[in-house]
Amino acid sequence: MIVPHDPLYVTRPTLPPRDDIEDLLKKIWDSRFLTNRGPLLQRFETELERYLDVPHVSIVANATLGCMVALRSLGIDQGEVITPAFSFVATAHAARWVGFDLVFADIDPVTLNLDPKDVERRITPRTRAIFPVHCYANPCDVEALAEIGARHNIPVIYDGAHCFGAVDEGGSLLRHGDLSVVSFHATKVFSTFEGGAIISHDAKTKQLIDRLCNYGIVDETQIEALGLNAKMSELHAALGLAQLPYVASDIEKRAGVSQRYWDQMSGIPGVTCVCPPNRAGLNYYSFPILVGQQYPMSRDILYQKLQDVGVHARKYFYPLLADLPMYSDVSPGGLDNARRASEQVLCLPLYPDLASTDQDRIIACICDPCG
Ligand code: T4K
Repeated sequence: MIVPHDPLYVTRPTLPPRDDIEDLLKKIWDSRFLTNRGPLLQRFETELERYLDVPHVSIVANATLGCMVALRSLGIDQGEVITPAFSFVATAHAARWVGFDLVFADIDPVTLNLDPKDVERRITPRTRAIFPVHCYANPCDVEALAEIGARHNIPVIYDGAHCFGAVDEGGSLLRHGDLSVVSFHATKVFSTFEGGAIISHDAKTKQLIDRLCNYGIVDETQIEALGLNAKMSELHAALGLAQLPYVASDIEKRAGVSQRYWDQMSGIPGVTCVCPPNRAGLNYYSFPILVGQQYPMSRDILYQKLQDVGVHARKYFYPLLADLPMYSDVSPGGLDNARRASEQVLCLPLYPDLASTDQDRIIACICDPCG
């Protein structure tokens, strides 16, 4: 009898022991503060500021709302935002929901992040923000983007959805830009099931962001801005507090899984591993590969072969944002690197407790796809 394998998904959340959350739940039940910047949320913000070593954290219900609030905090809702054509759809949707016209720019073919030279080419008098993504927590060319932003007096707001725990020489990747947004979704390195945060650099901006997340309310009689509801509940904050002590060891386990992929797959003709695991400071959020022309089959056929053996790799990010029907009004020109990445990328299962026998099964299928 053939025993079918359990399906292997692109990710699988890790959870803190249930006991770790009991005390926190008791606090919620005792206080009956369930949301609206309750005591656990405030404690969670302080612990995140310390953990990430960033000046100000505003916790939000998810990173999509976080991106909307971050863009809205600029105080403008018209004009253009330059963003990569290669990202998860939330990046573009957030800017469009706030009311901006999108300008898609091309990416660097190696890092798959926004190409600063192409950004500069696309700046017009209507450009209001540069909105890059640290794709798979690979750092953008932050210096070039900061320099372009400063020279043209245009803010840089990072979609750092993937970046929890990722650092460069100077500290957290999330410290870059005028603002950065990170996701705590179930599929991320650090999760509150749904959640996220906006990182800001001064108390006044944090206050504005916190108010925008709460309908723009200042106090019982004053509403100063067109806010929305982007608040995180106490239950989600409790999950975050319980999860935080485990994230560093989760990242270490992810590093081991990444290294194993790298050791066994980096020499396969036609396969490019996008995030070599040997650079310090990675969070090993994802293991994307590019399936190039030297590989014996296309990315889509490999994707199907993996599906057939229960391996649910994902094409993050396909389709190209510029090809989506709601963006048919945005110029799709000059996006060759983004288009190629979108046609070649495949993210392999990566999570802290991915068993080595399961990983071997994935690697075997990629090393010998016709076998
Ligand atoms: N910016 C960027 C660059 C992003 O990548 C994202 C989100 C955002 C902004 C917005 O962040 P949030 O607003 O979500 O905070 C998933 C996630 O839903 C999304 O958060 C993430 N990026 C994106 C890359 O992936 P889907 O539609 O592909 O997820 P789904 O449900 O197909 O899940 C993928 C696999 O994960 C499943 O096959 C099984 C596993 N899984 C998933 C969930 C939800 C679990 O094992 N448990 C779970 O609870 O979007």
